[in-house]
Amino acid sequence: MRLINNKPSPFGRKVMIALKEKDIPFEIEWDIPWHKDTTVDHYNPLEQLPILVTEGGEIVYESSYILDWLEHHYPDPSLIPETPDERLKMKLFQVLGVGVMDAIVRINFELARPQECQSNEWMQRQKRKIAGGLGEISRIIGNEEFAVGGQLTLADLEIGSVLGHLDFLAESIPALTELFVRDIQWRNRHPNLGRYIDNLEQRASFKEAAPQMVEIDFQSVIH
Ligand SMILES: N[C@@H](CCC(=O)N[C@@H](CS)C(=O)NCC(=O)O)C(=O)O
Repeated sequence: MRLINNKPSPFGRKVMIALKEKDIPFEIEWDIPWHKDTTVDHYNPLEQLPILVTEGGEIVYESSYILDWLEHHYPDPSLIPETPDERLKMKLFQVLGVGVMDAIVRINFELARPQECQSNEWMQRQKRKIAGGLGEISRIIGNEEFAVGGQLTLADLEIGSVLGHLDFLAESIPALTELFVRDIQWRNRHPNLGRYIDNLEQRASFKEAAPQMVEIDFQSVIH
């Protein structure tokens, strides 16, 4: 299998974590989807990473769908909780994780625009979504070690990659430290989420899939 991925990507990270948890061998091909030499359009009509090229040559894209595909073809160990109620709860965590991640991505793109074109109202709106989504995740998760059913599930991969990405952005991009540490203060507001992610980050799969910084030339796509 070949995973085409972007080094800092939280979307790619959750797929890498699933591959490692399931002990599926794979090669990785790094790509930057905004650069001219990207290969994304060759594989994915939506021109986004991550993309999984399977042993059989099937091309699978969209991180949540890749996780479902892996679960279907490699069910052991399962990353799906046992009961229907738990599965529904897992979906809710996925909805919240994807929603928070969408808002983070919108902020990143807004910051990449020339300063005079940036909208403070838009940024505030996205920050409210991030703070609101994290508050809800914190409320539902409480002091549990795993989001659902006392075992690692796709919910943990989803939320874990979002929280890990917030830490990563704050550590690697000084401009975002202010935004994600001072303004949102999720670790101060939700110490339970801090404990939760610190614990997940100890897993070998999370460590081996740690995000890495790359130089991205957003100017080629944003004017
Ligand atoms: N919903 C997609 C989002 C993936 C995504 O935004 N990937 C970024 C790289 S981290 C990308 O390829 N962006 C290029 C674009 O959006 O055109 C997923 O979960 O796979």
